[in-house]
Parts: sequence; C-alpha cells; structure tokens
Amino acid sequence: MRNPLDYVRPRTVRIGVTGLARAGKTVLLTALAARLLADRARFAAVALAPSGAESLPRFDPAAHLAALAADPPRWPDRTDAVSLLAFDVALPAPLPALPPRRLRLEILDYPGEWLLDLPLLALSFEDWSLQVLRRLERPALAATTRDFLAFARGLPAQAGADEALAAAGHRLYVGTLSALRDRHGLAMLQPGRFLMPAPGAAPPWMSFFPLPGGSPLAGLLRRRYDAYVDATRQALVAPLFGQVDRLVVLADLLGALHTGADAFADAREALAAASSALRWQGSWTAALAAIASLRLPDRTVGRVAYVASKADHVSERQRGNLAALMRALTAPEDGSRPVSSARTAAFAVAAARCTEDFVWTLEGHPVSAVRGRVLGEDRLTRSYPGEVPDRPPGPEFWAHPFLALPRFEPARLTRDGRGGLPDIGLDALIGYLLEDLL
Ligand SMILES: Nc1nc2c(ncn2[C@@H]2O[C@H](COP(=O)(O)OP(=O)(O)OP(=O)(O)O)[C@@H](O)[C@H]2O)c(=O)[nH]1
Ligand SMILES: [Mg+2]
Repeated sequence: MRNPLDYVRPRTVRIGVTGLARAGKTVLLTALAARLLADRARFAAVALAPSGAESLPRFDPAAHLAALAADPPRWPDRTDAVSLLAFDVALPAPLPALPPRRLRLEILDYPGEWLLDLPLLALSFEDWSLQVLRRLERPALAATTRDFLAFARGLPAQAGADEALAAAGHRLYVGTLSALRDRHGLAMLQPGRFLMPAPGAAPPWMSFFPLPGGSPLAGLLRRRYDAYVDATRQALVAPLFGQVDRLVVLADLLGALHTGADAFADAREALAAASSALRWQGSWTAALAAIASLRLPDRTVGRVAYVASKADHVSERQRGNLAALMRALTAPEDGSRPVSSARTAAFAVAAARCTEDFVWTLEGHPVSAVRGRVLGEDRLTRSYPGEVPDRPPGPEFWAHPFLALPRFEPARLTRDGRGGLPDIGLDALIGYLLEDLL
C-alpha cells in the first residue's frame, strides 16, 4: 500500500554509498547522478535539489562529469569529506486524476572505514584488543607491526594510567594501521575513524589503542574505547550521517584478487564484519524490542546492495562469477537464513565502463578478454586478468596469481558527459534500490 501522505508531503529516501578508499564511490555517485537526471522512463521530473541551509557539503556531479569528459579524461581526486547528492523527484501518478508523487532522493558518500566500526558495538575492549593483536601477529605483517607489538608487549603488567603512554601507544598504532593499508593493501583496520576521522577536532577519547590485561593503563584505554563506541552508536542514528535507509556497499574485489591472498582474506573479513553488523543492526528483534518499549524503531537499513566495482576489467562471462563471489562473501556464514528485515543482493558493476569485450586467441585457445586504453598510453591494450572464482578461492588459485589489472582511461564522452557514462549493471542496481518506490 502506498502511503497516502506521499501525495501531500515529499518523502525522503536516503541511500548511503559506502566502500573502502578507492573502491569507486565517487565515480559511482557521478554515474548515478548523470543517469537519474536523464531518466524519463522512471520519473515524471527530476532535478538536483537546492542545498538551502544544510550543513553537509554538496556533491558536485557536473564538475566530476566535466573532468571525466575532459581531453584527456581525468578520474576524480580522492575524497576526504562526506558529501551529499540530493534530487527532487516527481514520480508518475498511477491515475491521471492524481498529482505526481514527490520524492526527495538523497545519496550520501559515506566512508567505508566507518562501517568497520559497527562490529565494535558488540565487542568489549578486552575482546576487541585480543582480536586485533591476533590479526597484527600474522607473520606476513611482522615487518610492519613489529614496533607497535613490541611496545604493547613491553608495557609492565601494572602500567599506570599515564597520558604520555596512552598517546605514544596511540600514535604507534595509527601509524601501523596506515602502513598496513598503504603497504599491504589491508582494509580490516579498526577503529575506522582512526584512518578516516569524523569532521572536526578529535576528542581526547580518540587516543587509545588495543591492550589486553587488567593494568590501570588498560582501564584508561577501555574507558576511551567505550566513549568511542558510544559516539559511534549515536552517529548511527544522528540525522546527519546515520539515517540511511538503504545502503550500497562497494568493494574492489578484482583489485583484492590481484593484490594477493592476504589482501583478499582481509577484504573478505571486512565484508563479513560489515555484513553481519548490518544484519544485526536491522534485525527483527531490535525492532520488536523498540516497539515493546513504545519507542518508534530507529530507522534501519532496509535494503543493502553489495556491489563488486570496476567489473569492466573482466569480460561478461567472468562478471557473473564476480557477482556470485560477492554474494558468497556477504552471505551468513552458517548458511542459515538471516534474522533480519534487510533485503540484500549482490551485483557486479562498472560505473564508468572503460573497456569492451572481445575474444582473444591465447596459445591457440579463445578466451573472452577485454580491451581499453591504459591511462597515459594512446593505443588499445588487450587484457585478460584470468578466471574470476565464483566463491572464495582455495590455495590452488594463489599459485597462479590473478594477472595484470591495468588502470584504464575513462571512455571518451560526448556532450560533456551529459548523455551519461557508459556502464555495466547500473540500471539493475538502480532498479533494486528504488523498486519499492516506483
Ligand atoms: N575500469 C574502471 N575503473 C574504475 C571504475 N570506477 C572507478 N575506477 C578506478 O578506481 C579509482 C577510484 O575511484 P573513485 O570513485 O575515486 O573511488 P573512491 O571510492 O571515491 O575513492 P576515495 O575517494 O579515495 O575513497 C578511479 O580513479 C579509477 O581508476 C570503473 O567503473 N571502471
Ligand atoms: Mg571518492
């Protein structure tokens, strides 16, 4: 049933687009804006909403499109702040006598690092510390994590609640996290706000690091961790960032397959953590508890799209596997039905398609490959990265590493990009996100 009020006052629907650094969020927002603004099939009218007196910076699709349409085309710069894309939409009325329904559609560029904080809501400081130290102790990471681990292990069992110690440990820990991200391509780095701070000055409770044990120092760090978790919980329901009712989780799975077994295992862990936290956040039990206590249930995420980005690196046959791999990585581990009100689906998408499919004969065998222009070169390059596994691959896979993943140049656009970007799978994604509204 349509809510009759939809005819009177515009309803607001907010879609969060999240994903770790470089996952492809900005390009996806740009492509969504170009596509929605040109969409006369779904909408009676659509326009960018004026920003009025809001506090969130606006996402500027025209500037991003112009850069992609420039000669030579340019990819967007790294984003370092949250921004909002807002549309005023009129949906066709079901009967000619009715006015069009109005809808305000908001799309938020939401740092994926913050999603990694969701699991902390259910973890004590002690358990979290043990988990983190176990991850840092992996032998492959020893060169990067050695200094921090030596510091943490070298603290006396009864270390005092000393500010200088807390600050030194925090600095070492943050340095270790950013080195793990930059040198090892890791993503499962908590707390997420250490690498992607919220806007504004950092409060004193940000200064902590994982430390098991019962020392007074660990007690101080635990109180700070608890304050951090509280702030995260509040941010989840804050009008500014929290109230997202559908979510797109983007991940560059092809990039992780290419980087290697460790990076892939890490991306897998990050996705599993985010997806189980999202299941929990939108659970029936939470909604029932809220109703029982006569509170309105918090706005929860009702629809999640898990999207493998940059799918134009592989040919069509492989893209089905890529979506299946995404589905496998985000399904509940025990195969049981999720206890959640959220619907989920997996997609393989290229928001800015840079390649075309073609059949390449390699050593006498036809393989389905792609070709496109590599950044900075002006001839077409053929690329066959290899077979995409349709489930988390076993050790055999890593013996034949996934081949090159060139950085392609965006396709040349006509009319400054106002005709939209060539894409793969964008319509299916939009259809899934909006189907109940149309
Ligand atoms: N081939 C291909 N490459 C893409 C596509 N989308 C993004 N990329 C590549 O991925 C890079 C990162 O894309 P962005 O959209 O800037 O990623 P982001 O998630 O906004 O990154 P941050 O702002 O750093 O968090 C781009 O510079 C491109 O090289 C795509 O659809 N196809
Ligand atoms: Mg960005």
